[in-house]
Formats: sequence, C-alpha cells, structure tokens
Amino acid sequence: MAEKPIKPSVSDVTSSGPEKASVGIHGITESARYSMAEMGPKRSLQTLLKVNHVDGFDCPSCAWGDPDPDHRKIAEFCENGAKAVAWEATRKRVDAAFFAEHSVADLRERDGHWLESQGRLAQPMHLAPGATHYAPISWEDALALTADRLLGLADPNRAVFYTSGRTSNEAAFLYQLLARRLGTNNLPDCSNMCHESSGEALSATIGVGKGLITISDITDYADLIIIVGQNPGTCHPRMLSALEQAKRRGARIVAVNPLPEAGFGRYHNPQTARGLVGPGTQLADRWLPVRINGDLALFAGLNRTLVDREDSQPGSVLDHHFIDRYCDGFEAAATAWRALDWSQIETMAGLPRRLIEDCAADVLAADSVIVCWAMGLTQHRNAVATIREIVNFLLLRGNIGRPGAGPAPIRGHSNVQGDRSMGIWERMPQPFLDRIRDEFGFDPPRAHGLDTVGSIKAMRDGEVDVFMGLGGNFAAATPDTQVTETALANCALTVHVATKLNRSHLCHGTEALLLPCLGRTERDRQVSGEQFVTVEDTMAMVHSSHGRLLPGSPHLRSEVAIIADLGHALFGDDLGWRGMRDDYAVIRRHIEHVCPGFHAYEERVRQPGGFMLPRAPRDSRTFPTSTGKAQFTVNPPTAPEVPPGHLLLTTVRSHDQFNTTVYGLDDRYRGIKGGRRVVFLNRKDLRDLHLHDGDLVDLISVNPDGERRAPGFRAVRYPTPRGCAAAYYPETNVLVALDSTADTSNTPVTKSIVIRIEPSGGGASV
Ligand SMILES: Nc1nc2c(c(=O)[nH]1)N[C@H]1C(S)=C(S)[C@@H](COP(=O)(O)OP(=O)(O)OC[C@H]3O[C@@H](n4cnc5c(=O)[nH]c(N)nc54)[C@H](O)[C@@H]3O)O[C@H]1N2
Ligand SMILES: Nc1nc2c(c(=O)[nH]1)N[C@H]1C(S)=C(S)[C@@H](COP(=O)(O)OP(=O)(O)OC[C@H]3O[C@@H](n4cnc5c(=O)[nH]c(N)nc54)[C@H](O)[C@@H]3O)O[C@H]1N2
Ligand SMILES: [Mo]
Repeated sequence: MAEKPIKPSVSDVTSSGPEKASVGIHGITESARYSMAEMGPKRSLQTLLKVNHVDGFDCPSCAWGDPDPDHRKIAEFCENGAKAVAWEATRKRVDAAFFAEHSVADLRERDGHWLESQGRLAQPMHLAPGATHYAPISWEDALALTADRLLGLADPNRAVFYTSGRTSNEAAFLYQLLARRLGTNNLPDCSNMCHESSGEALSATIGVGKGLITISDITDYADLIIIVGQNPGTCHPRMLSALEQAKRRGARIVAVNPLPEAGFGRYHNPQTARGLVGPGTQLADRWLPVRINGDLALFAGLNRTLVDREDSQPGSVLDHHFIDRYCDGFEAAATAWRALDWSQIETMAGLPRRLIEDCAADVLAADSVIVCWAMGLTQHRNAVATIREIVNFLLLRGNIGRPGAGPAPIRGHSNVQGDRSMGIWERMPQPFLDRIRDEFGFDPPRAHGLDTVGSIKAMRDGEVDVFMGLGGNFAAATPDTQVTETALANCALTVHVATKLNRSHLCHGTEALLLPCLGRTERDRQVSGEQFVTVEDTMAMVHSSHGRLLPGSPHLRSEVAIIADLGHALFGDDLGWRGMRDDYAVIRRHIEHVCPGFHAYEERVRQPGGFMLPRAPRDSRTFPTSTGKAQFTVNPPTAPEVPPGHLLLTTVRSHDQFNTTVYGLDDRYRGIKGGRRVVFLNRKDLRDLHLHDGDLVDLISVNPDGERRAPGFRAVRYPTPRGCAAAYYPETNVLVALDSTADTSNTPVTKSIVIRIEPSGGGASV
C-alpha cells in the first residue's frame, strides 16, 4: 500500500533559505491565484467577502478568533484562509464517472495532493467486498447498510467514531450522542494528536482545559507575549495583525522556536497601505533558538532565575498575594528550582544561561505576560510537563485572571475546541454523561473509550469492526502509517463523511462507504428553512456560520442530516432525530441543557459576534481543581536520548498545506520551491555526516521495536540548532512508532523523533 513520493522528483526542489518578512503583496497575489484557479472571479468575490463576517461563514482554516464585529475589515481572512475556502469551493467534481475510470488500486498510487486536487466528492459511493472500484449507492441504502453493520456488532465497543475539527457544534453534538446511544465512548478525535497535552496540563493545574485569553488581551493589554513552538505566519496568519497592534502599543514579543520563522520578522500588513509599501513592523524583539524539545529546560531555567532574584531581593519578583491566596505547592516547586543544575539546563535547552537570564529580564519588566503555544510543545514525550511548567511560570507573577495575562494554547482546526465542548472526547466527565441521561432518557456508557492511538491498536489487533470518520484523514494524520493503514484494512466496514477524496478513503475495510457532505461555504436548507451552524474559536467565542454558496452537487447532505438520518436508521425516532435534522435550533436547545456555559444559546448566538464561554480562572480567579486552588507542580527537565551520530527530527507544516491537505508544493517563507520531500539540516551536522546541500537521503527512525524508513529526501542546509532536523508532515509520519506517545496525554511524539540519515540508494549509515 506504499504511497508514491510526491511529484515532481526531489531533484526539482530548490531552496533559497528562510525569509525575513511575511505577507505583504505576496500574500495578496497568492490568495488571488488560488481563488481564481479553483473558483473563478465571480465565485471568488462571492465567497471571500463573506469569510468571518457576521452574516457569512466561519473560515474553515484555523481556530484564530475574530475581532469585534465593529472592527472587522472588508477582507477578514488571510492568504491561507483564502486557500482553504478556494479548496472547498472549487468547481471540480469527483463523481461516479471518476470512480468508474479509476480503480482503488490506481488511486492508491496517487499522492495526497493529486487526490484532493480532483475536486469535491459529489455523490455517495460504495465499495463492495472484493470490488475493485467504488460504485454509486443511494443515501438510503448507504445509511441502512451502516446501521445494519452497527446493530450487528457483538459489542458496541467494536465501533470507532473519529472526528476531525471542522465539524460544527451541532454535528459534533449529534455524533457523540449517536455513539453513546449505541453504547460506546470510542470517540477519538484530531485533538488527541493536537492540543490534548494542553488540555491535560491545564485541567490538572488550573482546572480548565482551555486557554484564558481574548484577542484584546493581545492587542490592548499584554506587555510581553511569548510565542513558543508556534508558527503563526503560516498557521494563524491573522494573529500577526493582532501582534502588530500589540507592538505599536509598545508590547514586547519573544519567539521560542528552533527555526527562524518568517512570521516573527518584518510584518507587512496586507490590510494597510503602510504595511504594503512601508518597511513593515518587526514583530519579535527576541528569538530564542531553542533545541528541539528544550522548552521544559528553558522554562525551568526561567523559573529558577525568577526564584533566585526573589531570594536575593525578597518581595521584588513574585506575586505573593496571588500565590498565597490562590495556589498550592509553591514551596515544593521552589525547592526543586533552587536545586537545578545550570549546565544541564543549558545543554537540554541548547541555550546559554545568559540568554535565559536576558529573557527573564523581559519578564520582570512586564506587568502582564501571555504565553502562546501550539504543536511545537504538545507533540513531545514530556509535553504535559512542559505545559505545566509554563503554568508555573505564569503563576509565579500572578499572570492569570487579569487583563493581558494568561496561558494561550492556540488551537488548530476551526472548531476543534467546540467539538470538545460538545462532548467529542473518549473521556467525558461523569456529570456530562449524567446530563445526557437526564436530557435524553438513556444511560450512556461510563467506561472510557478509545483515543486515536488506542483505536489504531484496537483495529490492528482485530478488535474493531466498524470505523467511521466525520471528516479528517485518519490514515495520513496518524503515526506509523503502515501500521495504521493495515489497521484500517482490518475493519469489516469503513465509513467516511468527507468533502474531498483522501488517502483514508483508499485504506478501506472489507466494505467501504464514502458519504459526501456540505462544507462551511455552502447553503444548508432543511424542511424548516435555511440553517446556520455554530462554532467556538480558540478564545472561547461561540458564533454562527452561514454558508452562502449553492451546494456543490444536489446529492450533498449536511453533516447534521447524515448523522441524524443514521440515528433514525439505527434507533427509530427515539431521541427525536428527525426533529433535530429538520431544525438545528432543536439541537441547540439540547446543547443548552447538556453543555456548561450555553444557557440562552439560541438567543446569544444570534447576536452579532456571538458570545464568550465562561472560564472561571479568567473570570474570577476561581480554580476548579481538586483543592479549589491553582497547582504549582514539580517538572524535572528531561530530553530525549540521542545516540551519537543521530539527530532529533521535528515535523512541521509548509505554507502550502492545511494538515494533510496539500495545496501546493512550495513553502515560500522557508525558501522551498517545487517539492516537499526535504529535510532541513544544520550546516555543521551536514559536514559531520559527510553530506552536502542537495544530497538525496533516507531518514531512519530508531525505536525500541525497530527502525522505520522514509526514503528519498533532499538535504537542505538551514539554520536549525545543532543536532536538530525538520521535515514536513505527513510524509514523515511513517517514522513515528505507534508506541511513541506523550506521557498522560497519549499524543503521538511527532516533534522529537530520533533519526539517523543515510544517503539514498542503500549506502552505509553516515
Ligand atoms: N495554513 C495552515 N494553517 C493551519 C494548519 C495548517 O496545516 N496549515 N494546521 C492547523 C492545525 S490543526 C494546527 S494544530 C495548527 C498548528 O500550528 P503550529 O503548531 O504553528 O504548526 P507546526 O507547523 O506544527 O509548527 C510548529 C512550530 O513549532 C516549531 N517547533 C518544532 N519543534 C519545536 C520544539 O521542540 N520547541 C519549540 N519551541 N518549537 C518547535 C516549528 O519550528 C514550528 O514553527 O495550525 C492550524 N492552522
Ligand atoms: N507528523 C505529524 N503528524 C501530525 C501533526 C504534526 O504536526 N506532525 N499534527 C496533528 C494535528 S495537530 C492534527 S489536528 C491532525 C489532523 O488530522 P485530521 O483532522 O484527521 O486531518 P486533516 O488533514 O485536517 O483532514 C483533511 C480532510 O478533511 C476532510 N474535510 C475537510 N473539510 C471538511 C468538512 O467540512 N467536513 C467533513 N466531513 N470533512 C471535511 C477532507 O476530506 C480532507 O481530506 O494531524 C496530526 N498529525
Ligand atoms: Mo491540530
């Protein structure tokens, strides 16, 4: 089932080194180019001017929040948002004729970029047992078939219901209801691979698994914004304009990142003439080129410095009032910091003590500090400990529960946070399940279900018969690609609700279904009239999203309608599935009763801009932990063991992709053109490995259960820290062992993979 390397071949790839500035006129021309190619001029205008407006739809790209309705621009989207919209609103179609022409075996030979480029899925398709081609099926037969297989299971836990983060609140709520009504909590989601470590660390220390800031905390209040393991220039481009506003007000920005990402350099705001023709605004004042996974050591070093200063000048550094009144465990943590060994911190962080102390001086000069982070922190073995250490850092100076301060995990998918609020989690707390029982009159299962890695293992071991995916690309996004693909093939039935064809649809069970759904951009009409859906952004703002385009095909159905009809096919109308399908306000009324913070949902979400969910630590310095106080924790610095001659590899997104969706083969900000199979290496590491820029190499990961190989990467000389390499996801997922997961969050370790490098073509290890 091996996937062909992405074309063109690596010899066509060129590299010109990292850019020092971002957006500007390039951002605009690129948006226009993608939009025109996929949608044409009329459709482009029709869609782009509705993105993130109160009467329009929520951008299907990242989870960054929107400014107040009064402060929105005519064009409230970024280059990558425009690509995401164009990709969904394309005029190309994948229909029955396409599947008649291409066998599954043929499609399996194509890369992910080609598959998605073919256009929108246009009608339900069925792959019969033993068949070579997907063939058309009616909606009624497809849903009856799925219901039949689910009802025939020996145990409901032999089904797995995966969710990606683009699903609306309404669809997510219905989906978890369906799984629990069937009798399973097997609700893995993309968050298991994403911010699970953040949720885990924040829940344990401050009692709430979400970030605590809003956009105005950045634009109007913070004195210092530390951005760790996040690449906003590519992944949250609208964050750059918030950062620019903060800078113009005098805030400082520190970037902690092994790579010199262009988004931290000079920002040319495409919304202003000054941004387009002027010199731009330098965003980061300080860049700490941390070693991959050196962040725990760095924050331990910062905390050590703060405590040392306090010891020498009592009362000058720490917020004793806050610590005494709101926190537990300070003394134990302080004792551990005082005992830290600086040389160990310097080695693990890959930073000299002087630089860490300089950064501590920035902290001391700031009354209010925000720490933002994303995947550069969450996808390591010690990710949860690292994020707990960041909470320690914020607690020391009372940087929680006041304006311009607090932890800010920046979420990925546009509604990944909302999906969790709706109950998409294999471990929802008992009070939530009690409310489901009270609202719907059945007792949901109480035992925890399978997460993403747990689901792969269960499928591998023959313990799952039905896999259903509500969006996403399970086969490509998850670790250990070959193991996962075989695991999916072990299922009796695989069912995907999707907008576009992807790899997962070709790693099918004995029988498979492809169910095409409406996207965010499209009008959703049900018997009670036109519907809107709701989403929650990374700032916990809940708002509505109204599709504007006519559906891409008459056969498309909304995610809500698909799930509600499946519920009806399974259980009759026991929970009122039909009523929920016909009028989404009925679903919102149930959500109001089951999900905390959603009172008067319908009324408040119809206000322009929506409403903000409560977060007790932010709102009132109330910490719903087991003791009612915020918890200091002791997190001894750790680092992966890297044998001599080996490197640490981190996997990153290019500027031309959204997760496994590859829009194009360039990564403009890192100077890469024409290909994705590249590995960024430090000049001195290249020399030590007797390699040159441009050489063709294989990456080999070294794991307790054996090696894994990703062949044919072009070595690119790049200013990474010594011993640190970077390459793109998902091409490198084949290297990640299924057992390699973060402590307690079970997130795959995709940002610190121990590898060695060999010249391609079977040379000896170098
Ligand atoms: N255009 C676009 N937007 C997206 C996405 C996309 O693919 N494309 N994906 C969406 C999703 S689901 C998510 S979760 C977010 C992801 O947003 P990010 O987390 O910003 O994306 P990554 O490319 O994974 O980048 C991680 C950053 O961490 C750095 N890094 C890697 N290892 C380490 C480390 O050990 N320590 C530190 N300090 N830094 C490290 C990398 O150099 C990179 O700058 O973006 C969302 N938005
Ligand atoms: N090595 C490595 N692996 C990683 C990561 C990493 O940084 N490195 N990051 C991880 C992270 S943060 C995440 S979030 C996961 C992402 O994992 P997923 O969320 O599973 O993957 P995506 O690539 O976002 O899914 C893309 C597919 O979603 C479908 N789709 C798009 N829009 C819609 C819609 O509106 N409705 C429906 N039903 N389907 C839709 C399309 O068919 C498209 O092909 O990957 C993880 N994997
Ligand atoms: Mo993500």
